[in-house]
Amino acid sequence: MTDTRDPSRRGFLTGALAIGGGFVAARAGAETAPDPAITELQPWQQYLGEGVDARPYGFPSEHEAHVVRRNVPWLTADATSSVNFTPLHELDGIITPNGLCFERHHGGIAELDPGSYRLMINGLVDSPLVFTMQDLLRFPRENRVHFLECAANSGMEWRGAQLNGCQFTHGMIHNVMYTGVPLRLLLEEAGVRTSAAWILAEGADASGMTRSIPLEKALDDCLVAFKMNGEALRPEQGYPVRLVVPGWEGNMWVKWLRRIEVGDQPWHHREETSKYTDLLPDGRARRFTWEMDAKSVITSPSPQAPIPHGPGPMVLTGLAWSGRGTIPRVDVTLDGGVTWTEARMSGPSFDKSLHRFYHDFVWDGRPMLLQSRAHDSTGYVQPTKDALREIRGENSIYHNNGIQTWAVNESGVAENVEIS
Ligand SMILES: Nc1nc2c(c(=O)[nH]1)N[C@H]1C(S)=C(S)[C@@H](COP(=O)(O)O)O[C@H]1N2
Ligand SMILES: [Mo]
Repeated sequence: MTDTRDPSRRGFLTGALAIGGGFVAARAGAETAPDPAITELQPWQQYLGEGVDARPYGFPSEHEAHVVRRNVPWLTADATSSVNFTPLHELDGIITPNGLCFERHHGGIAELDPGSYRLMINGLVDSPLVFTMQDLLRFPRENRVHFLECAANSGMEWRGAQLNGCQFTHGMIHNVMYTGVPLRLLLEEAGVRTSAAWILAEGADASGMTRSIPLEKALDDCLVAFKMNGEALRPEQGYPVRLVVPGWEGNMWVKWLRRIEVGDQPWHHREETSKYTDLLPDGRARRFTWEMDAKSVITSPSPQAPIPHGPGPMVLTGLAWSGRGTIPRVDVTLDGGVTWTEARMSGPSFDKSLHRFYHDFVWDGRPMLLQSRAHDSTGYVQPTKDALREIRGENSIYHNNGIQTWAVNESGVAENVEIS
């Protein structure tokens, strides 16, 4: 990696990095010791590999065994009512692989048999109906990519920097292509009465989780989904059927969906009163804060993804999202907000979906304070944590969409800090 070229040429190549200058790679044929990775016959060249069907359902390389969901054991008393986190620092693009989608269960994973799966629609409808799995497959279906973020994502960070890694600070999110039937079609089949204004979605798991959802949202863009990223939902994600409530807090995306009751007012159940409300400084609690505000995080470098090389060309990357639309723009700063640069967006821009951004730059080897700031398609700009606390006080847990800071030192090691 030693660079012996004259400074003017180096400057030129650095400037040309974005179009693929050879600056970061070793020069072939350099007068150094032979590289056994090139000169020696490798094991995988000497023996035939496993044949087709050795892995009827494929899995990642053994060298990727560290890329897994992880939990924080002290957060909850036991694993059945708990959460683990998506390894955001290891992923790229915008889609979360099915086996890495974070899990949040209130009563463990329900193992439903699709043969005895039933979805009931009752309440203020002309004809109460029960759908089997086969029935659902006879309705027109749609494909859409959406993020699901738990409202408690980053909740531990409300009062200051806490957990050292974006997997733990921001990993209660996943982004999946769902295939499902618009809930509107099923409600129309049952015939919603004119007095109806709300639905209650109920899960079939041991927690029997329920949430009230305004009828307007149910008729707008909710999906009764049975596929994720092309294949059946995973048991952890609600197999065989879950509700998709685009842009709204993850708690409303009822898994193992068994019943939709139509009513004229909300039910005021546990998950919308004692949980998923935001205690304000004056002692009152905000309720029904469903939409997820625009947010972003730098996934690399980050505490679990330090810079593995010294100064020179490097790639900074991260994710941004909004429950109100798309993300046309993300800004990044390397100096804690003194100067901001517009990041480069890459990949599809779907409504209420993760967006991927990059900042390609030459690191001078000095310490950095990295931050990203999302702008969404409504014009809303992601706030600092101080700005959030000014309005919401110190008691909140849910809906923390404040700007995250990573401090990177001269060795490329990153740490969770708070500066604004
Ligand atoms: N039936 C049921 N649905 C549920 C839950 C649950 O425990 N039971 N947890 C909710 C919460 S709080 C969240 S954040 C999301 C998590 O979805 P995931 O496990 O696919 O990440 O599911 C929601 N739906
Ligand atoms: Mo959640």
